[in-house]
Amino acid sequence: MSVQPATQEIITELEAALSRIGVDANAWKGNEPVSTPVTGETIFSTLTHTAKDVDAAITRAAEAFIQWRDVPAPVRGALIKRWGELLTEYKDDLAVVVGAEVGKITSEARGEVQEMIDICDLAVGQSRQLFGKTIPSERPGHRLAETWHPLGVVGIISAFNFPVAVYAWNTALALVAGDTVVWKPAETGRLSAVATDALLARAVREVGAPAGIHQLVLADRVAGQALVEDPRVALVSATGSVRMGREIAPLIAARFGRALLELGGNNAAIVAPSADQDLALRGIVFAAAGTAGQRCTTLRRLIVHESLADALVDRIAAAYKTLSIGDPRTEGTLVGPLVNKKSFDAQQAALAQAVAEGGTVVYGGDRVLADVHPDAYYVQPAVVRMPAQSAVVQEETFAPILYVLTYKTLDEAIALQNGVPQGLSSAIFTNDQAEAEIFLSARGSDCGIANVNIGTSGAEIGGAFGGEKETGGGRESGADSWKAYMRQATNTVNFSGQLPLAQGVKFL
Ligand code: UN1
Repeated sequence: MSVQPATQEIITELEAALSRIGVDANAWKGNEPVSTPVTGETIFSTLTHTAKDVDAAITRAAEAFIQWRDVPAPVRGALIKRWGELLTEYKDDLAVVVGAEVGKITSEARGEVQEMIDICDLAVGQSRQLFGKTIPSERPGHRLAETWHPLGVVGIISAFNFPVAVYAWNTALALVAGDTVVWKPAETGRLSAVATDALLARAVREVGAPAGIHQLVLADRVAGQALVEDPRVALVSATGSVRMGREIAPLIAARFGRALLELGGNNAAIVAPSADQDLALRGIVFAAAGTAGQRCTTLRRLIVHESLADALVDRIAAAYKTLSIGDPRTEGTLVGPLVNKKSFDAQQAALAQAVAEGGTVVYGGDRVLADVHPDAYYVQPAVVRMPAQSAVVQEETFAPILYVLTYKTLDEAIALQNGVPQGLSSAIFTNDQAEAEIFLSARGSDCGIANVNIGTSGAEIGGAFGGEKETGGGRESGADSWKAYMRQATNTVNFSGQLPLAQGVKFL
């Protein structure tokens, strides 16, 4: 089969990167094509796991858990330390795989691997800090304390747009916590998963950890269902659409499993009159057009004070005109392709709906480079002025469309910001301290992430990541997210030689 020269180049780079990483590519070959969003052509074909394979993977992970839970947490940390070293060594190679498979620009693909390295650092430190509190007992000669234990098998369902970083957030903490993991990556993301898993396998071998602690299954939704329904999977950590969350959450709840959901965002930034307009502009453009609008933290709604709106929109449109769109591997490219035609169709449908609802496309939205890459979908980031109320602004469309709304008072701006079903990330650009504090207070942003004078995307791993409402309520990555991967036990130890009962109860 003949492919475009660009596709052939990608295949060559990909094969070289996979081989340096140590992936036995033949072992993963099969009939399921993997295409690159860069040209839309096939670059590899992987095997597919069946429901039976998924079941066997859960069995292996459950067996490995019996050994792994007894390994001291700091020793478990040594595994993650080694994984982080390998990720550092093969950062550029893994970034090539991610870039080829999901179409990220090189600096963002490397940034994604850096995010994995960062979470490994955090998890290694965490391995010595799985703290439990000691609590004053009301009874003399008693000690009351909490201890934290691993949960068991954690099922990780990851999305295409951060095919490896979000897996690493979960895995680094889960393994340090003493859990074992079964990973089902998105259909787009399978090769990145194979490469990531190979580096973890090498770390496991080198430190002598049980081989079964990490399992990778290249399964479709039907075969992957076992991860959601199998009672041996203590926690399901899933990243994806609200629709996916709605399907799996009741199934997990029905068996009283735990769910950690990171679903859609519909993130907004407020731009107040006192804001540094240059800084706001840069923050807005990165958050709205970066990653071609395909982050769950992408800025989708701009809520601008009415006195600034015309000037700011003009500046955004002017900045958008300068963004170079194209092959994400090319130095200087800032906007790569949409992941596939379905994304492009959704982008076109959203723009048409916006116009039907009274919106005006100020700039962008058109497909470009269709003559060069007829099977790839590159679009200009769009900026669209919208009337206050419209249905399309309530929805997350995974493409670079920035809806602009205006406000008169801060209360009105906050009401607009919170007035969507999702609650992931939010920001305010202001130099008025009281305004910033109000935005961060209980009557301000209702999101899991609320920023001042930076955009909505690009969070560091040290903070907890996740959001409220339809975003699903989960928290991953930093702060005390590690607790989601462990179970808490309360221990009362009586060293008094008496048996006083709590609450003053007398018995016998
Ligand atoms: C995602 O889009 O699912 O805050 C994760 C950010 C990145 C992670 C995004 N650190 O934009």
